[in-house]
Amino acid sequence: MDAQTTPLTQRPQWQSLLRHRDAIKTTQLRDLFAADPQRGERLTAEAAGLYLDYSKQRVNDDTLRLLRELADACGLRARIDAMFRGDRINTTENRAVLHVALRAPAGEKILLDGHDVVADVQAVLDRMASFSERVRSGNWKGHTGKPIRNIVNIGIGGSDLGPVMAFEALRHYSRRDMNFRFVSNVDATDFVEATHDLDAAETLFVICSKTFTTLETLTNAHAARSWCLKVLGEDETDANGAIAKHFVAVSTNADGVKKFGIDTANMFEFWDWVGGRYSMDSAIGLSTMLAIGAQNFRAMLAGFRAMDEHFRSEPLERNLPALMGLLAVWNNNFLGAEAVAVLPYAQYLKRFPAYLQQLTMESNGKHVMLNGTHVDYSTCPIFWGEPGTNGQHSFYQLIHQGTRLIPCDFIGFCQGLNPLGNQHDLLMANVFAQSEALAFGKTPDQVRAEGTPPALVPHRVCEGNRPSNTILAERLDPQTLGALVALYEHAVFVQGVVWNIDSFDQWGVELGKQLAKTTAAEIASKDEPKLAHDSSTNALIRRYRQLRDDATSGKA
Ligand code: G6Q
Repeated sequence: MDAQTTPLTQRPQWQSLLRHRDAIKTTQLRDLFAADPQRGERLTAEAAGLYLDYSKQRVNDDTLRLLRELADACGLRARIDAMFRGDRINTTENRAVLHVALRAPAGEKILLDGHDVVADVQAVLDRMASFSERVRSGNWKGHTGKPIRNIVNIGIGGSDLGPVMAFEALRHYSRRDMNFRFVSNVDATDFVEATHDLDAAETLFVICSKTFTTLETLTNAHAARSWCLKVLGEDETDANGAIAKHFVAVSTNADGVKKFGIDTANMFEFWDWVGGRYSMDSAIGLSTMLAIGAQNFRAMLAGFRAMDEHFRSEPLERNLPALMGLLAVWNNNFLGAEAVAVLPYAQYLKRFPAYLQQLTMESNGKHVMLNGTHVDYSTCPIFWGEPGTNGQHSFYQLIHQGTRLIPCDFIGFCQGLNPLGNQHDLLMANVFAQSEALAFGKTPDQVRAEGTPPALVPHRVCEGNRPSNTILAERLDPQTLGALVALYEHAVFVQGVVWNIDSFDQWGVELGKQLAKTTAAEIASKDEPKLAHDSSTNALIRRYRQLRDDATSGKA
């Protein structure tokens, strides 16, 4: 067996890491810091405006070297090159993975089957910019001649989480005289609540769907169409005019868009080489551009690009995504951490953990390798989080004193965007206090020295040795957000390379979508449907139909 075909856990580099883990098992972060007074400055790296402090990870120089050797053995460099070159690295869907082309500057060429995709990207960006300008300036008029004041993005998964996260993250830079709403759930409540106070004559719907076949999105788009036409005219001439003024689409499926009734002149294109969860910087970001303007959107792309360049060219020792990806492998596969907490200390990043959940878990929540054989190691950990300081008063208890190891990513900014007294200093004091408390804890001696009654000492002890990264940036602006998202995108890629999985497909999501179609038909059926599920599913469907029908017929 050569290096490329040797199973991951049998590679010498993996075996060395296992032996190394056993050798340093009892070493505490306290010991590591005591042995090296420079550690807090040494184990850091900086790029694209982001400063990463990984000194509070349970690693020493040998760990880092061994992790780099593992990355080399897994062919990380070659895989990075393959992605940037446009190779079809999403093998199960036979697709290139070229989100990096979305932020390549005009003039650069990335050829896919001999065709320059950067030119296509730039052409769409220019169309988005001129459309956004027309809407933002009031020159794009609704059907009754009123300017647009409300933007409603309809999409789900990758066509929602990125746009809503980016809007919230960059709200400070957004048009305050316009409303931005996001509808994703097929639960009608989402649509009804998002539109209840809006005037259809001033509302523009952005229907985002890569495939334009997604049940939730098409259902909500049809609801939007009816809602709009109720106010703006039901006859065909009026309907055509109203749809043209109040609906635009973002999709790869021009036929689907046409079939829905949106003129393809009002469609913004993207391509099958952009994965849904990697699409917030494509035309899927149209709502973001409408909110913050084309210039800010371009600044965000520049941030993405700066991190791309860094990832592509920087040696692994100083490469932020490589370091974060490899440290995640270390925590997951060698220290047994089954979850990661993402803790942005910025209220504007309140949707960032939800966004990252999809990016990380849909990408790397896989049970087979590229060749289809089962992995014999764990892949993606569970990601969750909340903006600080809120999480501190809730689940941080488990992180400090629970029985599980939960590595944390703290994200903070040196300048607050809304200066109010010393509140930003207080916010950041909590970042530093939390990571310090997690790493160094409080020993029984320290607890006793505070005069704690002996029976309470064990309860008050915090063992420490709980690892974290801290990511610091100057301030949350479009450029920084781009760099931050690209950092995580590439860190996810690094983990996928080590685990030898396809980080760009999502077959697990497909099964539920298929089953829902059959079940929806059974639930809708006028006659008693013939159910052929398991006994639990059959009984649940019957009970639902019964209680629903009783309620509608007034029997309940
Ligand atoms: C993302 C996934 C998935 C997708 C949604 C919406 O990587 O593929 O979350 O974005 O299912 O799909 P459409 O954009 O095709 O409606």
